Amino acid sequence: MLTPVLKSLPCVTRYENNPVLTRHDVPYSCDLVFNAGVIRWKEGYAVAFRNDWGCSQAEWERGGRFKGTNIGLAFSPDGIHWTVEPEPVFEIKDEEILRAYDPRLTVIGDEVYMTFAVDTRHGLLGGIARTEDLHHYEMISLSVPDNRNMVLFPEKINGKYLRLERPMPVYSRGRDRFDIWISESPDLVYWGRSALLAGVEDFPFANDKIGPGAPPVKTDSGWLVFTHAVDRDMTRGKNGWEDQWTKRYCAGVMLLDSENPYRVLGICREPLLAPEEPYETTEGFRTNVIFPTAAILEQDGTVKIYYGASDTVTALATAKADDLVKACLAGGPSLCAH
Ligand code: BMA
Repeated sequence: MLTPVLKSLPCVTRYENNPVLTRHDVPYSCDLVFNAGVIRWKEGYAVAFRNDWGCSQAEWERGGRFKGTNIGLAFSPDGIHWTVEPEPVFEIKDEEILRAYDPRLTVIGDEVYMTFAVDTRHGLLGGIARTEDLHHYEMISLSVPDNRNMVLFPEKINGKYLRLERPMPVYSRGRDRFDIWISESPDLVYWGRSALLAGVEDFPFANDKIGPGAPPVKTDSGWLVFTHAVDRDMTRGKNGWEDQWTKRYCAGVMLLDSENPYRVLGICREPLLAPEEPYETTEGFRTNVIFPTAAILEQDGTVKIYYGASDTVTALATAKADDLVKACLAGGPSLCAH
């Protein structure tokens, strides 16, 4: 058990048969299935998931490493039971680009967009691509380094596209003091009016970094934004497959103004989800990781929250949107508020 002991909010329920997607569901080479974007698609749901392949735990312990990363696709009638397509659907790899990963999906009007992280020989970038059928992708933009965890709002606001992102100011902030920023664009290519939205110091259960998790969810009270929030303890030793893993990733939640998402209405001061179940704490590649990447508001006011667990499997939790709004408003606005 890690100290300080962190607990999930009582209003959040994990799906009883978690995880909902594992390597056993995937019909091609696959070891870790996590950090997945989910949208409503036709009569059901679609998921685009990260697949790290080519190395089992036993191989890792003999010095092996993953051979590659690609993005797979699956469909589901209920958001729980998935049928995975026979081949991965997205991979970028060339002289300069090493891999693309951590996909998030957003529907804006009639278009579907995928945002993702890109590792290159000259830094980490955030990418945006458009797709009509979830199988074929047209690149729209790549950021400058270092940027990751980009998510798009599902509608234009005041005529502009909006995104949340997590630049990595190593030189000026020191260590991993990474925060959540917001930017807008007329066309998804040119981004500007960037502003700090919330700092790691706004999340009392984080001492390291925070970042956007799922594309924001619209409620009557504002935009619910699911985040990751990381605390690090250098005395933590071997956890998971690696010799040392000192971080713990929780999910957090905050609320932004409906009309002006540059305004933070409240940040929940406790973790929405903290690692508690074995598939989150002890069983995976990197233990104690909850990495939310998708959230879907259902007609009955329930939000389905999808998250990568231990960088190994994909899990699902649900909560009532109203309870999440209350938890955010009870926490008050960002300490960095403008
Ligand atoms: C982040 C990213 C995520 C990953 C997380 C926990 O920096 O690499 O893809 O889930 O770390 O390992």
